[in-house]
Amino acid sequence: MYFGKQRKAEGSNRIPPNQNVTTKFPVLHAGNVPHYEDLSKWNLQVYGLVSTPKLFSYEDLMSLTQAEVSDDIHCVTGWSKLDTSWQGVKTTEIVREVGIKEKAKYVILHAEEGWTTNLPLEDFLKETSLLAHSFGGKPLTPEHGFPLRAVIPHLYFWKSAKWLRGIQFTEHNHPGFWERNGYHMEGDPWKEQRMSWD
Ligand SMILES: Nc1nc2c(c(=O)[nH]1)N[C@H]1C(S)=C(S)[C@@H](COP(=O)(O)O)O[C@H]1N2
Ligand SMILES: [Mo]
Repeated sequence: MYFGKQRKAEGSNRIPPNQNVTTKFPVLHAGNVPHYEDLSKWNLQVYGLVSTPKLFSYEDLMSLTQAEVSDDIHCVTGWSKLDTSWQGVKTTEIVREVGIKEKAKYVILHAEEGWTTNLPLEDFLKETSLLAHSFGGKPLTPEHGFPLRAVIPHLYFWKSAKWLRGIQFTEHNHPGFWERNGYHMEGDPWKEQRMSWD
C-alpha cells in the first residue's frame, strides 16, 4: 500500500497552484458513458513495445496482486479532491506480465470510443499509478470509469483514462484526444502544465 497523502502532508502546501478543493466528485469526460451488461466480453489489450502482448480479461486482472493508492487528484479545470482511495492493479504489475522493450519511452492509454491520452513511461510506472477497478472500496460507477480506469494522481486528471481498454507502449510521444486539442503532453499540476504553450 502507498499513501501519497502522508508524503505530501509533510509539505506545507498540498494544493497545486490555482486549484480549489472540492468534496464532491465531479464527472468530466467527452463522449458517452459505456454500460456493460456482461464483463465476459470485456478485455484489456496490452501491446506495442512489449515482449509478450497480452489480452487480460476482468478475471485475469482480479487474479493479479491487488493494491491500493490514496492520493489527491487535480483536474485541469481547477478542482482538486483530497485523499481519494483507489483499489486495483499497479501499472508496474501489468508491466511485469508483458515485459517492456528497451525502446519503449511513452504510453498511450486507449479508452472506449477511441478516446486516448499519452504520457511518458516514467509517469505511467510511478509508485502511485494504478489501474483501478474500485473507488473507496466499491466498484467504480459507470460515470467514473467502470469497469477499469487509469489513476495517475501526480498528473492532471485528464491523463487518468476512464473505460480503459488498451495500453500501448511506444517509442515516440503521440498526442491523445485532449493533447491534440492543445492540452499539455506532460500535465504536471505543480508546474501548471495545462496547455501545451504553458
Ligand atoms: N475515456 C475518458 N477518460 C477520461 C476523460 C474522457 O473524456 N474520456 N476525461 C478525463 C478528465 S478531463 C478528467 S478530469 C477525469 C474525470 O474523472 P471523473 O469523471 O471520475 O472525475 O477523467 C479523465 N478520463
Ligand atoms: Mo479534466
